[in-house]
Amino acid sequence: MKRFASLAAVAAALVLTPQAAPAQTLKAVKERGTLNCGVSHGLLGFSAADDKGAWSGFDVDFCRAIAAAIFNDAGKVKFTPLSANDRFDALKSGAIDILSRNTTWTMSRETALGLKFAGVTYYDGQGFLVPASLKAESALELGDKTVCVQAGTTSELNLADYFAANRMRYERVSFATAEETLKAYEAGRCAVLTSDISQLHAERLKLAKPDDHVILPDIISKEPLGPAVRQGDDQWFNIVKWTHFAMVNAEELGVSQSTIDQALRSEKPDVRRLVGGEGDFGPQIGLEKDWAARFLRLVGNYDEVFERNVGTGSRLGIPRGINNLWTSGGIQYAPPIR
Ligand SMILES: N[C@@H](CCC(=O)N[C@@H](CS)C(=O)NCC(=O)O)C(=O)O
Repeated sequence: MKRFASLAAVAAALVLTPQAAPAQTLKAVKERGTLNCGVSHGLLGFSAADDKGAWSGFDVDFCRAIAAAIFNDAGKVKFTPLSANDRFDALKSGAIDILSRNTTWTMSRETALGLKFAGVTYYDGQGFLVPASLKAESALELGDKTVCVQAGTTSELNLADYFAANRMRYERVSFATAEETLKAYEAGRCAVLTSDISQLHAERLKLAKPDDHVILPDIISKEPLGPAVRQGDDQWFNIVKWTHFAMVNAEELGVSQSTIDQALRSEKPDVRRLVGGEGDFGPQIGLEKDWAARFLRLVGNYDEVFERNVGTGSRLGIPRGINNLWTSGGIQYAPPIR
């Protein structure tokens, strides 16, 4: 009986004691001295390298922010370009610490692949790019057309769903990279190019005559894009998740690259918690107290990163739309740091 009771106590302890997942990623990143960040091969505004190999973009800045939080240096990132097909294996194998590559959060990418999405940095949807000469006003006019799409993407699956649901026929031509997909479209191998709408904006600019092509108004899917990490390391997951939330909260509180010095002197409790003047929020995720102040100074808040890379003042010229803060009619909403 006694033996049974002690066994029961052990069993109860096993159930009640939270099993902390090993915090190996931050340790590895610190020892290596660089963050390994998986990006695209080249998608203007999101992740693209210039002639000198310098990377820029919305997804690039997100990795820079994590590096800034860890090292107080936004340059300590190694970018690895990945195709849509290769991106998840690169993350699973440990070749990268974070995937920041216009990637849609879906159930199977978490449950079947063992990954975790840390948040939605960009709410997108799938659309269609067509030559203006087609004079199409709606995607419902695309029946019997040939459609170019990138392999290994949600775009392929949504395309099939949309045409089936609307009882339309189409011919699909898939390619491994964005470059090949665009080339095929430009060469007339397909009448339509489909992908996430943000990406259509980027690809359109690469065409010889961008004004000869239009993005149709239809949005055929939900594409919540965000950074993904491996399952099994809660500390790392929290670092990535709260970096995004801190960038959004900073915008809401008016803390930006240009106001960070004032913010560090602020007496407002929520600003003090954000920049590290109050509480131990950084140490709770294995970082310093000023973890968020570091990237707000070196990279910027959500609005600054959005506007610099994809916003109306950038080459892409995308309005904030649903990516506005909840206080401005959008759905970007971050839980509080407290
Ligand atoms: N968000 C979708 C699509 C992602 C995707 O790979 N889109 C292409 C469309 S342009 C792309 O980014 N290609 C860039 C590349 O091949 O480097 C997904 O997660 O499956």
